[in-house]
Amino acid sequence: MSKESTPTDPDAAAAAAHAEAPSRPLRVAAGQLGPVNRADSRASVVDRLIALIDEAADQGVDLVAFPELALTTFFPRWFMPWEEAEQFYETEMPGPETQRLFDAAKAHGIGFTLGYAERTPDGHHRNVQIMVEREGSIVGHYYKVHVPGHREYEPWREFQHLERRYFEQGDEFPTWRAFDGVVGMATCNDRRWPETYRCLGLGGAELVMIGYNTPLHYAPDPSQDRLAGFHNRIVMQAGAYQNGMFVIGVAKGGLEEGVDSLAESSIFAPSGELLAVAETNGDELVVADIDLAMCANYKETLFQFERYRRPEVYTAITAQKAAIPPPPLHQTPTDQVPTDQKHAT
Ligand code: CDT
Repeated sequence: MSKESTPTDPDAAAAAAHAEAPSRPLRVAAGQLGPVNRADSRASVVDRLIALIDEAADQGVDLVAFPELALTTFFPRWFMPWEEAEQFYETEMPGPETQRLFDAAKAHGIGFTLGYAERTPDGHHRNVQIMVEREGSIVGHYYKVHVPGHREYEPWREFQHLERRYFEQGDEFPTWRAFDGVVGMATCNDRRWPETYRCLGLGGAELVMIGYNTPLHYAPDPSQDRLAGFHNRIVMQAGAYQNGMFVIGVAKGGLEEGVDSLAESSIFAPSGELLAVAETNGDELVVADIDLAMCANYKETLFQFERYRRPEVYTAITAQKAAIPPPPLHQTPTDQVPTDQKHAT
């Protein structure tokens, strides 16, 4: 009997299992936003979100992903006293201004994810995303794990990136059963880290929504500026493929308060293929038809975690934070020249 036809062959069993799995189609969308200026009211932003929900309804969309910090301008670009910064945080969700968004989405039977700044009654400040099911219930909250930037005012920068001043960090990558599958979220800088996707993949995620605000200028190393779109695409593409999941990346892009930010909201398949990408830097609905059952093509074959992963070999990933290179090679005569006699590098 050939290997392929052995009934106990795991590859054959996996192939049979996902060939029989019923399809789980969803029409999903990235609800990209253009700039939100400092003076823009919450009401005006909610109007724009509802306009995208209405357009999604016209197109038969089931789920719309909205960006990180969607309700306000990206305020970490400014150093402010706390009394001034507090205006950018939501204290209730839904609150008086956002209830209309929940009502509109529920009326159309559309689910959504939404990023915003949250202040809790006990004084925590976090960069959060929520996921809302089609019938209006909040499925879960995700708190940004990788909070980038700096804490103190840095005068050498053209604009600040003070997320580490304004937000505490989250400490888990939860997944939930919703939208007929297993779903998760991540926020902006999280998308650059492979651990994000792997933790979500280990939670069984089949669909991950990622909101972002990505300035095109990266002050610590401007040579990366021209690569912003390339980096955005490769990280999400690789995360989708290596974990057999769909990924929706959604931007607040365009020129906001003098800072130009990446748009290019995109939807990726478990194959790593790009299914749809934004054409503008403004408010735009980017739509794709997906089938969550397709995740099994990758999760049960090439990336069958249970069969192929080697967690006992990956201990460095959780045991250490910084890289620990091997010790330096033996010193050469040149290395022994006093430092002040060496050529400058
Ligand atoms: N919002 C956010 O996380 N933006 C970062 C900018 C680079 S770090 C200063 C990002 O990873 O896109």
